[in-house]
Amino acid sequence: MESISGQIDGEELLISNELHRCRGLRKLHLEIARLGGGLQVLHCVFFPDPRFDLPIFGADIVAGPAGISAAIVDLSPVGLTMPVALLHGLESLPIPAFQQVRELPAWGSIFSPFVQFIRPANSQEESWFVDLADGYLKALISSVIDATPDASDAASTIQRHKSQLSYCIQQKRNDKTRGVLEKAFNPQWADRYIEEILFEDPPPL
Ligand code: BLA
Repeated sequence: MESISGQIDGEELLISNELHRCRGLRKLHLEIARLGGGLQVLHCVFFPDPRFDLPIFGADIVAGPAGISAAIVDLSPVGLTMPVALLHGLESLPIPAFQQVRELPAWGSIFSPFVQFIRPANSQEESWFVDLADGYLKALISSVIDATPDASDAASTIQRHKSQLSYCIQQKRNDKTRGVLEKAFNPQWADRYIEEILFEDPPPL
């Protein structure tokens, strides 16, 4: 799955994947998809090890020939609350005055109050978005460094595992991602890719 190619209406779809892990994060997934000269997607999700009190980092940028239509970044909580140090880090970040803030779809209830979902109006807003995503990542990195794990059978770990599972279930309701993959490959392939690579259930504790 490191490099995949398919066809959509005679155009080539290319997907590149990178998967990493580190102490505190069970899966860091970076993906780039490119469809002919048209659609380009950057997809990035960092799933925490449920023993750590860390949120899920998610970022997606979707661009068509007319430019970027969707840019979203969030640190989505999977604990009962956002870790306090992280909360302070996020609150200190100025939110740029994006002109076009987009409405979240119904499945977007998984995102935090810090979610930014926009259509950047110009290159200045594009660079504001990149800076904001960088700020969220820096806040996450210091939390990863400071975090200490709870036991695998701790109530907090079990709760975070369950909440990570519901994040994956909700993301799988995004018909737009599924639609692109179904057209480029086929419904069975799309289903397998979504279930096994993008949003597979977190492994049992
Ligand atoms: C929307 N995602 C989209 C769109 C496409 C994709 C084509 C519609 C663009 C638009 O509304 O302007 C396609 N996204 C993909 C594909 C992949 C992908 C093919 O990641 C990769 C395989 N999606 C995520 C993650 C988030 C996310 C991690 O995968 C958020 C952290 C969000 N994508 C997201 C949202 C929308 C979207 C909120 C808008 C959905 C809507 O308006 O209904």
